[in-house]
Amino acid sequence: MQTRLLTPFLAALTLAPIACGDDKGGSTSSETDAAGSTTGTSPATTDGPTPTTTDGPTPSTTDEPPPTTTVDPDPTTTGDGTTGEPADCAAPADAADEDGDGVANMADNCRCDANPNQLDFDGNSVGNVCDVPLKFTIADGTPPEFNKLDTTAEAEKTLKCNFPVSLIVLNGDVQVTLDDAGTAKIWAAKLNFADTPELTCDLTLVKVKLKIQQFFADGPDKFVVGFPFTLPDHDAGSISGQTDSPQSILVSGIINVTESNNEGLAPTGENPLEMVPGAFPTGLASVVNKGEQVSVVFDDSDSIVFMQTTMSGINIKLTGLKGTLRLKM
Ligand SMILES: [Ca+2]
Ligand SMILES: [Ca+2]
Ligand SMILES: [Ca+2]
Repeated sequence: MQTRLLTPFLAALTLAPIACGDDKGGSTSSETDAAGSTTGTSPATTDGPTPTTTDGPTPSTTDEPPPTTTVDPDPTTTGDGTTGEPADCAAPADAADEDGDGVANMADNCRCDANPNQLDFDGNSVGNVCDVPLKFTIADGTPPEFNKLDTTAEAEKTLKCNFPVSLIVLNGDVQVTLDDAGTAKIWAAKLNFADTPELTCDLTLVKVKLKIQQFFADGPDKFVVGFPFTLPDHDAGSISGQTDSPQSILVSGIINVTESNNEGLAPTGENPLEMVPGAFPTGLASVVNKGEQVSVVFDDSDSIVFMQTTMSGINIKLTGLKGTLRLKM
């Protein structure tokens, strides 16, 4: 649902056809400059998806200067020009209710999608469901106290040994959307982790050296976490909640395993992971400062990120995931 709407939103960002100028007080203003006459029903500008001032410059001046209109009236520009309306939304700012959500077009901050609560997290006068998703990027060189997820690598054949492993998130694109009913969603297309240092473990008969390289977490589709938020928190600009069920991911990369004391037992070298199924555990997600920052805190010692048996017959697991993924715009 949210993902389905993403593309239209992006398209709308470029086209910027209509602004949901709304602003509640403007009850009269939009009506007046709409060339008055038949206020209700059947917008005179049938095909004109451009209710903007086609050529008639400021028809508003004809009668009288609109009383209280602060800045809003012109739908063409809402602040930064991001209307948020889907590109195919041509509903004029009239008294009709295009999306049937009980809010007239002229006051609806998202005219073509039902959003009866009119929630607007970032306060840009565009309803959440019409907002362009908030985009976050993890840049190279991000301080490691964030974007570092600690796990345990288990290598097991006849004996088991554990390696502490820190997965540093190098980069990845993450997006956040909020709906009109109290649910936020965070989704990512791919996360790229830094290589790990070489880990060494003695299993009595063999010495295992393990290094995780070129490690990616991907999703069967995009991996999405959703979490509920309360309306008071929403209006205060900071929301948080427990993410929903563990998120399926696909892990790819290379686990470089060397068994130094028994080369006959197994070949050494690279053991590629080819899209191994895995999962991220649930976490505590927060979007604060009206969307300027997002974080996801993982703390689940029982989680299994992925399991794989290498060519040499060693079972490798990444278990437990702790740490904070903090992202900024
Ligand atoms: Ca409406
Ligand atoms: Ca609406
Ligand atoms: Ca908004």
